[in-house]
Amino acid sequence: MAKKAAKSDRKTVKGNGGETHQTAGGEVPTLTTKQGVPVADDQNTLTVGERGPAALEDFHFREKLFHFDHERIPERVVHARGFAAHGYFENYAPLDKLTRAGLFQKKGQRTPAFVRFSTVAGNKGSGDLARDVRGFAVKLYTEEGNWDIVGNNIPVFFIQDAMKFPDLIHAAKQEPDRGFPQAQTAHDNFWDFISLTPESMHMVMWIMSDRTIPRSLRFMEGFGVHSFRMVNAKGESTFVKFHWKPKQGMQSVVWNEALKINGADPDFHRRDMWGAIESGDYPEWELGLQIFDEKFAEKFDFDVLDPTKIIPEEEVPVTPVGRLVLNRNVDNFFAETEQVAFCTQNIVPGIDFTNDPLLQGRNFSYLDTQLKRLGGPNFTHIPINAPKCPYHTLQQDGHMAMENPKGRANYEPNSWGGAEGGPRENPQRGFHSYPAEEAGTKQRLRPESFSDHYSQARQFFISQTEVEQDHITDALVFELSKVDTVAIRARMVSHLRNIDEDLAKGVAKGLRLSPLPRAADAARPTRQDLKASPALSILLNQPETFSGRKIGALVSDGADAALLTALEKAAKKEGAKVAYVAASVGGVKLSDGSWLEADEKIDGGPSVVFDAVALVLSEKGARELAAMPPARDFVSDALAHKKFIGFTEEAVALLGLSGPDDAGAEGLVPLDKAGDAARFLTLCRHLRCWTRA
Ligand code: HDD
Repeated sequence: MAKKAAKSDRKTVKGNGGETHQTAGGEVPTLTTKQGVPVADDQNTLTVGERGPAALEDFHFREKLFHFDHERIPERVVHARGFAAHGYFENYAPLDKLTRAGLFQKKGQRTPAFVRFSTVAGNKGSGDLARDVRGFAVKLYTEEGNWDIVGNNIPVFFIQDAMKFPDLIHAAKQEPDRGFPQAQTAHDNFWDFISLTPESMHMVMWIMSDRTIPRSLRFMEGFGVHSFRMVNAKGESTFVKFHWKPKQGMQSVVWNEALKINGADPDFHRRDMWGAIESGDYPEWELGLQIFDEKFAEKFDFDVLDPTKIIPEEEVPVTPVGRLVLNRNVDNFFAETEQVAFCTQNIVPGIDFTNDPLLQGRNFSYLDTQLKRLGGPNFTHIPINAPKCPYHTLQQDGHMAMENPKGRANYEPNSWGGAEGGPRENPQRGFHSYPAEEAGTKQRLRPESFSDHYSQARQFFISQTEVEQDHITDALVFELSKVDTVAIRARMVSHLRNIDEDLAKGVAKGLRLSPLPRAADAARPTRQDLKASPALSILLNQPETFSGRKIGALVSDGADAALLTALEKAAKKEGAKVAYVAASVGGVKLSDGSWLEADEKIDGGPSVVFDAVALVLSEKGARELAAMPPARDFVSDALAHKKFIGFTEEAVALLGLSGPDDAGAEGLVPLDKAGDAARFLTLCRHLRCWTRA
């Protein structure tokens, strides 16, 4: 016998067009169908009799299911997994000598911005900590239209010509026959393609470095990658490269940590960004320009149109011109983050393209992909994509046209005047392409100036600290160990020999590959004279602050209340946060009898999700936790990942060290009294204790 569902006890108390009514929780809007018809019962389908068939006339049921059945749109073919936020760009000083772009004309001028970060290879539901390039796409809603800087957190790219993009992405994503592995490059197809594509070697150094496992989206740089042009009111052009420098400083995790974070919290990056913005700790980046002219381009060792090359900051410094602040989370993930459509072709007067062949190809691909993904040419009507300045276009009609254009003319020229005749072109305000002179034979070839594939790869490698170089070696060994075909492993090592002999030997040793394969044939020999560029290292450019970071404090019953208060105070002063981890999420009873609620139960809050840890335990608490595997992992991982660890004397049992002179004890800070908390926080500014044995 079917049970009768309880009828709603809601009663409509306020007219207001029948829109609101009173419930136990207060006044709420009345649920309606998409047509606006108030719904009386959202629990039960309309049936004939108590146990009879469903009636086809149940329009509410049919509309609900119809909508549900069509809720998904195709995910992005790359960069499917993303996270975005609103903010603004603020200009530091007029840049009128450089560009006529409206957003750069006045000091302090603010332009609304929307920024989407992403991983490249993984599907929408993949883990945040995949070893992968991060997308860094910025939409600036300027007063002269939308300008999209669709960049990455790495300043170079795998390939030089957009013709190879589908091949690159096919090779990187899941293999077509088996549908896995996803969100990782550690498989045969990727390294097969890469090892047959020497131009990717510079990018390989970047993706195998810690850049591809950022601690948070807030702690990474962004780059426009290509050379662009800025054009001033006189029509004069200058080349620029765009850089986003995080005010929070750069920081990455170690690979073993990344693997574990993906299990503990696959949403680690998005949770971090969401939380920082919600708590008012707004992430901020400085926009920097590398500004150079034709003369520099001609004498530079590499082609400025080649997207596999950087211009070292030591040669052309990065000039900060403004700041990007993210201060508002989205209202709705689908409407904004999913539907936002970035297009490299979206530029504004005062900005222009160069002949970088990758950029030229991208200008076709982005507009094209939105048609498929968002379903029609009117995706610009979706609020997140619509310009915030007035716009008047003769492009009307099509699927899902959301606007109601007025006037008689949707063509031009026409003989109707005023509003009837519609908008007209404006040679003064309008966009002009920079009139670069171009001539040549129609042909398919790679310019000779694009042919040095190893010199900058080497420069990147020698610019890293020893710790970072070891991470690159380890990453290559990890990835190539997942490649079944030995010949592919060997082919990669043969490229590494053109980059750095020790790196090649280290990787070969890690793979037990013997004998060392001979060096790959190179179109041009690797230059040994390029100087290290310290700007390329994360560890050489660390922030001297623990601000924006998080301490995981493992606590037990009887934990020292005064010490915890001091820890929290010191963290707050530093701009950091403390999260409490305990055997039960219900919390612990502190030494002064007060109750402390935990943020995480020990298995849900492993130390990998924190930047430093504190063990504030009573003797009994330490003994009990020592019997719990997740508590032991909490400590052993923090030690292995070189985190700073503050600990009360009672916690020594859990640390498993012989004493303070133990080689593994470096970076361990005894927390004997409340005053030690401040010293611990000061030490945490170094982020990791890389010298610990
Ligand atoms: Fe791309 C998305 C960045 C080369 C074709 N790309 C996409 C996104 C970012 C980048 C950040 C996600 C935008 C968002 O959040 O919605 N892509 C880059 C960078 C590149 C690059 C920095 C090299 C410098 N891309 C590139 C090439 C092509 C594409 C050479 C094709 C010829 N990219 C696409 C795309 C995507 C995309 C297929 C997928 C979803 C989308 O555009 O909107 O059109």
